[in-house]
Amino acid sequence: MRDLKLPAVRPSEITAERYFHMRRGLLASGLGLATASLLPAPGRAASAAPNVAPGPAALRYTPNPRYAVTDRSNSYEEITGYNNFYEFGLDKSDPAANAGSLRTRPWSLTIAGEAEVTGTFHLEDILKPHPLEERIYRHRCVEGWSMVIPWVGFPLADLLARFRPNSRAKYVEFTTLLDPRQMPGQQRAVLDWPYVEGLRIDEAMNPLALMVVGVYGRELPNQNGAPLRVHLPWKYGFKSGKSIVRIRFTERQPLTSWPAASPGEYGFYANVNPMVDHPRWSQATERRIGAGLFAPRRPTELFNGYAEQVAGLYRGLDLRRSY
Ligand SMILES: Nc1nc2c(c(=O)[nH]1)N[C@H]1C(S)=C(S)[C@@H](COP(=O)(O)O)O[C@H]1N2
Ligand SMILES: [Mo]
Repeated sequence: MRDLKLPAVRPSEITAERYFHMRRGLLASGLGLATASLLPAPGRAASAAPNVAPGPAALRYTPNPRYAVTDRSNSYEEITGYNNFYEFGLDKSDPAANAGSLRTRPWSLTIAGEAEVTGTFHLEDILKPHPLEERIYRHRCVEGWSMVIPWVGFPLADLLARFRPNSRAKYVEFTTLLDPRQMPGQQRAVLDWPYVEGLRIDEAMNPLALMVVGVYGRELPNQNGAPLRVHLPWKYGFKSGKSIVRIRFTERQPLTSWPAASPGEYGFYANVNPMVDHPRWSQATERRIGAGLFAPRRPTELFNGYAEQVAGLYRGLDLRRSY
């Protein structure tokens, strides 16, 4: 673990300019190291990788072959055009249409609860020490669809460890921004805003748990949860909190948004499990986005195919009761 000096944010320090330089800095360092094939200059990206529309800034990252499913990745358009992000509307196309109103710079992250280091920190200081990697993960929504996504991020465990959670820290809670002007969906009482997610601390510390800042080699588009979202590929998509502003270490299991809204339908664990159906539909199969209307549904795998890495976390737990 790195020993980091993490200066807290003073309100007067939060300026748009600072974040502008951060973006520029990332871009410049990326270009500095560019091996042309891995990191096309932004202007040329469209020709180098037809899937990637020009737009968000390119990131500097290393592919991690250990975590790279071999199924064909979904296209940039599918990944950024078919989203669940109720803060911007309920239809899958709403986030892409409406998330432009979210300002992701400046951004700060508050660390709270059962840890030695707490406070509010500049996103820049949060990200600086973490080398970025690309991991191609399966993504399975509780609604029965799935995608394959080349995320760019870093292990969540590396971030959490910097704040030195204490022995009472049994869970980690993630809270999304609350701002009905930037997030117009919050003007309707669809959920009890802000959106809250949570994990057991050993789940959060599992090497698969990824703090995501980009997709397809570029900064995350707003509709995918910019500037900071988690992804746990063995869990249903709703466990991946987006646009996170607070991480809190707790002794008790946090009350998270979906179990709070509908306790009979959504559990805290939300591990992908073909044997445990949602009360209103089966979870045995899934529809791969982009596969075409007539493509057969695929069988869903236990823990979304990541059982080898995560089954040990749940030994002794009745997955039918703790769903
Ligand atoms: N704040 C917030 N986070 C959220 C959601 C949401 O509505 N609000 N939806 C969740 C659900 S149900 C899914 S499937 C994933 C979708 O992530 P993606 O759009 O990047 O695929 O985000 C999750 N995180
Ligand atoms: Mo979902």
